[in-house]
Amino acid sequence: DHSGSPTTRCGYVAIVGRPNVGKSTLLNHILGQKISITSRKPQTTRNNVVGIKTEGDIQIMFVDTPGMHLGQQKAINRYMNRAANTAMKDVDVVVFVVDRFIWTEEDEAVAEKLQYASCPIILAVNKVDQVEDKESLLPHLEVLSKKLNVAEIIPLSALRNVNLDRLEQLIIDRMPEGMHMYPEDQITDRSSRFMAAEIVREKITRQLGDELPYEMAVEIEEFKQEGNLLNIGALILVEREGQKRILIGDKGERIKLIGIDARKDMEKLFDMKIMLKLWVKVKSGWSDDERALRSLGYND
Ligand code: GDP
Ligand code: K
Ligand code: MG
Repeated sequence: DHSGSPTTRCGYVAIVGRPNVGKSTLLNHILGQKISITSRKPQTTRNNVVGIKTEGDIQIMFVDTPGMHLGQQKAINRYMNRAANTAMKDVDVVVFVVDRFIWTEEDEAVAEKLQYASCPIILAVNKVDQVEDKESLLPHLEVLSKKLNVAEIIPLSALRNVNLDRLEQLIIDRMPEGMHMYPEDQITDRSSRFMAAEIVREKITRQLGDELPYEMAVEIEEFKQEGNLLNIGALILVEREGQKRILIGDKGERIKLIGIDARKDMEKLFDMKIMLKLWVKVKSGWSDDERALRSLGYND
């Protein structure tokens, strides 16, 4: 380098795997900030969400993906698989997340897709905090390393921050030279409106046991700052009348709790006082309607 200026590095990392292995939790813990919603239910993440981490000369864009899943064939499910597929291309590193010893046909499907990846793959064996006998992991890692063509295998716990620094180093080692694409304080490529809608969706997903399937979407109708107050109005779309009743709850108790939880997270994220209003509306068929999906922001 003739100019003598420091060389910066910049690259993309896709976080892939089947639903519920802990991809979004991993992203949030690497960033040290919650930008991708999580829950114990599959299909919590519906869009690719980019989390940006800049440290000194190195900027890394982590793409969190909806879990690759088999089976359901509604438009919304096809959309999610497409998003995950797209993310695997044109990245510098893929982090393939699996859950301890568990290997399902959905993991197998992800592994098959990854055969065609042109970048190095790091296999992250997550949730090792749940493995009592750590020794028992070694033969398992050995089996995985023979079965899969991966550059590295690393056991970790996203939730408990075990081995995350090691994972980060493995990623950093593989980041190409390049100019940074985002200002150093930017943490996501997603808009504030998107983040607000996601927070509401997370609280609903968490509040509602298994009563409400994946048939709910959130649309931000109002997003307006007045002095120190941010007014947010969110419309929750469900497929059926019964789902609306469940969501609102007895005397509106449930929707109230959802609103309280969501507002707390929003105040943390936006660092402002929030006035949050929620409405619920029945709109049948949206989850299998390509046009409705696009209008809800599920674009490619
Ligand atoms: P995703 O669908 O792959 O994005 O998975 P999530 O990040 O939403 O996590 C699914 C569930 O696994 C949530 O209940 C998380 O709290 C949990 N989870 C994620 N990482 C870990 C981990 O390292 N240890 C344990 N015990 N649970 C985890
Ligand atoms: K999940
Ligand atoms: Mg997720």
